[in-house]
Amino acid sequence: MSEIVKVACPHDCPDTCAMLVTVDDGVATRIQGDPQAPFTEGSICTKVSHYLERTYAPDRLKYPMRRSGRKGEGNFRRISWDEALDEIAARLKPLAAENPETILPCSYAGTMGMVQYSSMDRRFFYKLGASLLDRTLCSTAGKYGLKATLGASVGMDPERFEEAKLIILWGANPVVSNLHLWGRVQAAKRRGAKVIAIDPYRSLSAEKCTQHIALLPGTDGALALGVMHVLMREGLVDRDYVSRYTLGYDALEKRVLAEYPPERVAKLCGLTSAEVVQLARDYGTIKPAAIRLNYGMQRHAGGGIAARTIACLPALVGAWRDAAGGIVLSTADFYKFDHAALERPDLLAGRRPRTINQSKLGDALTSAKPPVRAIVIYNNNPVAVCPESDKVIAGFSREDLFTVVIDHFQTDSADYADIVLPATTQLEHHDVHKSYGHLYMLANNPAIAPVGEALPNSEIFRRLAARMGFDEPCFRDSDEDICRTALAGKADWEALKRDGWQRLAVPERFAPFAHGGFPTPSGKCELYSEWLEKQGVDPLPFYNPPVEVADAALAESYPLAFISPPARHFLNSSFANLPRFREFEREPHLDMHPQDAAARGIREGDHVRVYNARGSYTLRARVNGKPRPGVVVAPSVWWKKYSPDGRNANNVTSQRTTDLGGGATFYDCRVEVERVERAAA
Ligand SMILES: Nc1nc2c(c(=O)[nH]1)N[C@H]1C(S)=C(S)[C@@H](COP(=O)(O)OP(=O)(O)OC[C@H]3O[C@@H](n4cnc5c(=O)[nH]c(N)nc54)[C@H](O)[C@@H]3O)O[C@H]1N2
Ligand SMILES: Nc1nc2c(c(=O)[nH]1)N[C@H]1C(S)=C(S)[C@@H](COP(=O)(O)OP(=O)(O)OC[C@H]3O[C@@H](n4cnc5c(=O)[nH]c(N)nc54)[C@H](O)[C@@H]3O)O[C@H]1N2
Ligand SMILES: [Mo]
Repeated sequence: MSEIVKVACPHDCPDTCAMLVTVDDGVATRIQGDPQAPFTEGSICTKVSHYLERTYAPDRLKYPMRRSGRKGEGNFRRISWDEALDEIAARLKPLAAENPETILPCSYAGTMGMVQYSSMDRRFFYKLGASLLDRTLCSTAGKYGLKATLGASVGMDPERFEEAKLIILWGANPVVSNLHLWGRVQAAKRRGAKVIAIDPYRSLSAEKCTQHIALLPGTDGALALGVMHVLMREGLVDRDYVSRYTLGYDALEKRVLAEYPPERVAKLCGLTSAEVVQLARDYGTIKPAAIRLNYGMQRHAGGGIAARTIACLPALVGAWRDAAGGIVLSTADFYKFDHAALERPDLLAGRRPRTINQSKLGDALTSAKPPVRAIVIYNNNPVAVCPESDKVIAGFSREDLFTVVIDHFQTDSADYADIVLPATTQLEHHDVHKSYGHLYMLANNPAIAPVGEALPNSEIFRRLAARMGFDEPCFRDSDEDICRTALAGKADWEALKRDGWQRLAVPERFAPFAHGGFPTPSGKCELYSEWLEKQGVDPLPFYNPPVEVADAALAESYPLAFISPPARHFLNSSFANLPRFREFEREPHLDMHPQDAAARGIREGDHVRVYNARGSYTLRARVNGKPRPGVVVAPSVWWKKYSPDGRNANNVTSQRTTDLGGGATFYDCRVEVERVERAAA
């Protein structure tokens, strides 16, 4: 029997594709983009077009296991689910009785479905009173930056990029990380749009743009202020839009005209004044103008204020007037799903556990008081993806830390587990999705029976809750109950399951702020933010420099800025274990400018060591001039166990966090590079 099942791509990617899976006699045989779905339009990326290989991979975790060797070695023996769950409950109970803050959930976005990402698990840890986890690995700086200026994670409809006449890809590489936006950018370009990439690296997207502005990493806020200066000086500000729909223009103008002339900004950014002036003139005169801001630019110490500053630009030129104008970093807050009902923070019942910042996991596991004594990892591979790995690994190596890992594969993190549990993939469970890069809700129907003894995250926490004696009815909600709860009446779950996707209740040509109506306290675009002022932050945009990249003294020892952005054929560290994708990416490599390579006697193909005071790792040099001089770039995130010396980019990144939102600063990192072995001739 053959049937077609409607599923949603679960990965942490703005595109959140609607897909069709063909199932023959219980076996998934084909996966494709849903040709009816407007954003997906029938195409999916190379990674997910091989999702069946991931689901049926020979090394999929199929049974619960208990560690039999030393932590980190990766030796495990099969046990039953009952043994595994009984042991976990037996370990958690005394900790919970003594001080539940010694227990920590450790999850991120391995799947973004509301059920498997944040429902039964959150309820479980709230009821327990465990330490709270601040999930800051990716987007919190930008999220808070946007909140200050626009009021929430909202922006223009990505579907409208096709009609823009000017497109700015600002710290964004859509060829790699936002494929379905890229198609629209190309369509616009074919119709004569000018497309500008702002990126220290000639990425796969930057090389196909009309113009590439290769600024110094972490200086985007300064560039935006320089653009504002020129707009103001040359009369390119939309005075009507500004007076109706913004707050604080006069104060902003005063500051920007006094402090951010293009000459000064050009120096800060490592550009020419002509580049700054031309960017401003383009932005002030070409309409509609669409900015795709992406998270790459906010992984710096000043990333939050930089995102806030850039988010002021569309209001200044009135770009919001048009559905194809404005800016978009994330569309997530248009959904208004019922997160409180999903996660049930009320189960804390008045307790206020401490919060641990995930970007400082290494410090937390090695020095928090009271210590973390038990950690449950799911949807996350912290040994590979968290900064300053030496500390993270020191933490996970502690014999007195009880570690549970729930995953599809024996990840770098799973090697440190006491108990490993097999999770279902997206083909094996229900879920409901929002997107942060379009405006559709999606349903995920299970296509096949679970592989091996795998269980959904939700079911694992349901069973654990029962063992812990949690008897609130919410611990008995089924996955489909949770889907209905998430939707909060925005869509009918039965209809969504049948159709696969449904657009939010917004117009076809959605221009969210054409007439103001920003979700800020004032209802205006807040050039001046009282919300920031109350937190002791400058209420007006300003240049907040990166910490390491701008540190001249540090540059003496570590002259190169190090960026480790997403590799095309990995999804963070997902897919990086599968041979096909490792072959696509070939090997861990470092893109270098010929000038920086020559100064170190490094040639194409040499093995090099990247190092700083935090650590080091080795990989192969590619001397290709893609990064600007002084910058080196290592597409990531490789698994450590598949890397030449068992380490990866996060052995050198720092646990410092951003100005707003406590976000990770992966790209605010200085290193030196040395040759360790000459390439074979
Ligand atoms: N194929 C693939 N797709 C992915 C991912 C993946 O790993 N692989 N990851 C997903 C996730 S979780 C996320 S958050 C998004 C990530 O999406 P982004 O963070 O936007 O990642 P990229 O698209 O690589 O864009 C990052 C670009 O920012 C540049 N950059 C670095 N520092 C700066 C800076 O200071 N200023 C400016 N202007 N540019 C800078 C980098 O050189 C890089 O080209 O992608 C998602 N999609
Ligand atoms: N150096 C450097 N480090 C980075 C980044 C970078 O650009 N450079 N990017 C950062 C960013 S943007 C992000 S978002 C984070 C991402 O960090 P993570 O969210 O940890 O992403 P992944 O590395 O893909 O690991 C997700 C894990 O979840 C598992 N998983 C998937 N689905 C399920 C499920 O249903 N149940 C369970 N239990 N497990 C599941 C996958 O198999 C995988 O092992 O990494 C950050 N780290
Ligand atoms: Mo991310």
